[in-house]
Amino acid sequence: MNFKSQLENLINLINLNLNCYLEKNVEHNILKPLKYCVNAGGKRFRPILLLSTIQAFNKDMNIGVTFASAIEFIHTYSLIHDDLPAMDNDDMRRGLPTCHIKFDEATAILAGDALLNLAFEIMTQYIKNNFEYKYINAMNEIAMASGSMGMIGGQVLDIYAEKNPITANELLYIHKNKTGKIISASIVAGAIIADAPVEKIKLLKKISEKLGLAFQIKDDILDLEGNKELLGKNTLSDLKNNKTTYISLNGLEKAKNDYYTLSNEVLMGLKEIGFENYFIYKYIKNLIDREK
Ligand code: GRG
Repeated sequence: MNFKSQLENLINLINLNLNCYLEKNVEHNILKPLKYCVNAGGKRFRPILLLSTIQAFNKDMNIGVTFASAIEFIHTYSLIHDDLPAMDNDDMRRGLPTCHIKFDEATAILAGDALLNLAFEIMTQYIKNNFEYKYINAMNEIAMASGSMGMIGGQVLDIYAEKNPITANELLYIHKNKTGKIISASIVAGAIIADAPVEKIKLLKKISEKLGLAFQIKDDILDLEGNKELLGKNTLSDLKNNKTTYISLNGLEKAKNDYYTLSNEVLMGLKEIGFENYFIYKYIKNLIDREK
């Protein structure tokens, strides 16, 4: 099967499961905004990483589908809350009006809360029915990455940075936590679920941290140079908000160079681990030149 069909199959599997969980586990009075946000057309980057890591260890991807769905629910909640007037105050996301614009602010807050909760509902339900200690470890990895020592902690400093100057180290902390940890947790949770050897999990953690930083630098580059229609959101928001970014601190040229260096280190690391002939390697290689 070629790369394009493999990617399509993977995205279909993820979408099918996300929607199944929404239909089965969500109260009807909040279902509409949840379906709207979850199906707005995201890349499914994080669940793809989790599932394709399992595949690269030659295990059946289906054992990780619940955890992959949970990560996408957490990611979607974070975007809904990030777009709120109290945070980034964005009116467009993935080419569509953001949740609080389409519905209202209270609905957007509750939709985000419901998605975060749903992530843990489905993971704990899965563990109840398929008990193995590794699943607790995988859930813990996801919980730590999205909590105050991960994504939320990064977001707290990011909000502070909107009104206050920050150092290069603080910016790195924001990137590592706000964006990087969930990306890293997607790969590490996949490896844990696939019973990967501890040494390989450690190596994957290092590689995925680089991937998370590279992803964020690219996000900054796209905000400056990207196509608004392709991205489905407003560009130049960092400049308008006078925000400290990797580019404002280091310049565009260095940001691009660092991005390519990090991306190559990620690919070399994946080769070292023996993933070169697997889907995940091709997927990440393709992602390097992403335009959205
Ligand atoms: C509100 C607790 C809380 C956290 C918000 C993730 C986040 C933290 C904010 C999003 C802001 C942002 C633009 C971050 C840069 C990297 C990033 C997460 C981009 C969006 O992820 P993609 O590109 O989005 O995977 P799609 O739409 O493809 O799912």
